[in-house]
Amino acid sequence: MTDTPHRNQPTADTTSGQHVVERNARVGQGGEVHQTPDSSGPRMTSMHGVPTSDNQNSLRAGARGPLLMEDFHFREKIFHFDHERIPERVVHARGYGAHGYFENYESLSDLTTADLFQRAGEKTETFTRFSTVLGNKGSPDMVRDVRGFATKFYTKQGNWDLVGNNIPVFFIQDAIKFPDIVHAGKPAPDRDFPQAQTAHDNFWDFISLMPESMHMIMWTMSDRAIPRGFRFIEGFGVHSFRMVNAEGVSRYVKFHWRPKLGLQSVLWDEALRINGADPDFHRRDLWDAIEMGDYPEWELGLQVFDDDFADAFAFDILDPTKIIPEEEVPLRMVGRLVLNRMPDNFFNETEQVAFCTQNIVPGLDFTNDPLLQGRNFSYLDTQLKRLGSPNFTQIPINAPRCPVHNFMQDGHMQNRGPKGRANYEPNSWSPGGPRADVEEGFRSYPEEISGVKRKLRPESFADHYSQARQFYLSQTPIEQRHIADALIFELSKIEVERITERVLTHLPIIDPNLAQNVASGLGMDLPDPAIPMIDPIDLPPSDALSILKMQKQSFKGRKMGIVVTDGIDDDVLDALLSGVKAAGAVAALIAARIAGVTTAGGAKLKAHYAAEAAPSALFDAVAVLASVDGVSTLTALHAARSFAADAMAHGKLIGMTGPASALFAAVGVEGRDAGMILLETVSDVDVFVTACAELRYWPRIEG
Ligand code: HDE
Repeated sequence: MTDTPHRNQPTADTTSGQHVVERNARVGQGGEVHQTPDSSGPRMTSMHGVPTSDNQNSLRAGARGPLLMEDFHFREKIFHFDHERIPERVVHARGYGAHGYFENYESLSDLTTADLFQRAGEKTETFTRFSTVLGNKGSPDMVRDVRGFATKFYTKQGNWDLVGNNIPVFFIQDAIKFPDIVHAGKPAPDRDFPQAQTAHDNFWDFISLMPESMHMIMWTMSDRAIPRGFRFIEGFGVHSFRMVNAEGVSRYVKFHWRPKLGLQSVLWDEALRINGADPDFHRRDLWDAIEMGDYPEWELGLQVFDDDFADAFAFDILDPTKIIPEEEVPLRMVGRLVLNRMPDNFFNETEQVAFCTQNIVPGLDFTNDPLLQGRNFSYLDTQLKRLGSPNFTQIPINAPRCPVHNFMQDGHMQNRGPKGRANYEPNSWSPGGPRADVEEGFRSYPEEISGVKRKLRPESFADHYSQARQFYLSQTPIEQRHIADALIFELSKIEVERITERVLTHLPIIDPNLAQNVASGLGMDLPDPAIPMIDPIDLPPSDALSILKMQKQSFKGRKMGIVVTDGIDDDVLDALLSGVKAAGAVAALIAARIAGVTTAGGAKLKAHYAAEAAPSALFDAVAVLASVDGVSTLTALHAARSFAADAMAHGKLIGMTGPASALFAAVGVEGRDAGMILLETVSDVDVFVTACAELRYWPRIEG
């Protein structure tokens, strides 16, 4: 360990020549403390490299006199601080990123010339940023919202940005409406609330007037919008893209990221508690996993189809409010994304990373999806606003890992102007600088286009309800209830009743039971349904749309909260800790006080959390290890009683010692249901840890 400068160490006062010894009593009184002379870090300098003599006191005339303008060190330090903030992203402001790599399972040369997909086993460096959409940069993680899933691939042919979400469809069909949906979802302009949520009049007013959003609304009201962590979400490119092979044959492709840990979401009531107890829950989860070497992985799945399929498909493949069910076009798993390194500096990397949908590489191409086409303008424009210079591509996190040569020059923060005399093309200088490459350069797929120039929406985009119905009917009854509950919650926040009524007019077209349940939950009558432009068709349910049907039976990557008291059995605790570890999960100890407890065998255990700081909602499963003498410290503690009550209410798998039943009795729980497992022997522990793979004991809460 190096000797870091400490405020309490003796220091020399360089301005007065007096020797000032500071101990606790003086800290914070006069600020006359200085860096220790024996600091072993590098020498501090100004931004221009001039060594700094004193970073604690400004230059002044006399010990109690005014500061001097001449103090360039002071002025530079404050000036730089004043300029630390850049505009946050207008959407997706709150995000968290990690470095990693993408590895091919096989060559995709049959589909595309894109260099990164040519060789099995080849790895391409990546940076991925996850985000929420609506909230400001400091908003909590566990809000009901779409999650962004954006990956930059640093390929040998330049950067490819796959800028997706954890939901495969979008609210609107044309990019021109994006400012409206975002304005409607963000805080209202007069009062500047509510923050980071859609439960308010403006959002539902807009939605109720925008039937094309109904499919997306089913997704955002489902548990997809409150994921357990970034490690447990899918990612979708949303639009149909193109892959073009060496023969010039183009096929359509939709991109899917599938998490190796499986899908998992929290309950709404847990989300509310998590946001209070740990607003950084998703960040911390990703940070902890990567720092401990448990690298999250996703598989890249492609849905590949051709014009014949597109022509025969019931919906327009250019419509971003539609999916292509996996039952119709199965996923071809072509590689894996591994996130294995956190940024060294959040601002430099996660904040300054600039994703642009128009960043594609030869062998890939866009389609005429009107949302994608609009995005291709927006992302470049927004990066200039955020990062302040057209040279943002030179920031290391954005810089391609392959050579960059062109005649672009100058602009703020330029580091890379062309060398020599030639800065235009054509020129006759030799060397005349970079030249376009007809063979390997990016060429757009030569699609034939014709038509009348008009502002319009194609009729093939007019069915707004069929896939909303398909999504709803593909869910398990538990998930269907959660969609209804979410709608009841959100609509109950609306102040103007005609907006609520207008939302309700859409629901019967999706599903009459859903509509009735929501209306009953609000205590309202169902109004006459809206009249759709096109009557919905019944589509077969798709299992891939349900989280619970897609969930993996595994406790790997999860977290168990273990409440402990003095006097607990060492063997049971040890078995539980090693059982959790063997399952690939982590355990956290929670005690009445952070100092921890002493076991029956005399071992001193420090707690990771004091009970007040650790509601059971933070954990995937819980255990209460209380001794006969120790349990009263828990029953007397409100936080411990809430822990037990919430663990019951949220359907947690619960492991418990016999005496721990007093804690549950204190919250009205007598006896044990099948999700509560007695931990008396080491083999009981095995049964419990195995049961935790279920992730929740649903019969307790869903009947
Ligand atoms: Fe974005 N979106 N978006 N979006 N989007 C931005 O770019 C935009 C859309 C998505 O982690 C902005 O750098 C328009 C769909 C992600 O840095 C901005 C439209 C999907 C991120 C922008 C859409 C996304 C953004 C704001 C409608 C899923 C965060 C800051 C046509 C496929 C990337 C920025 C990151 C960010 C525009 C719709 C995903 C303003 C105009 C659909 C994951 O350019």
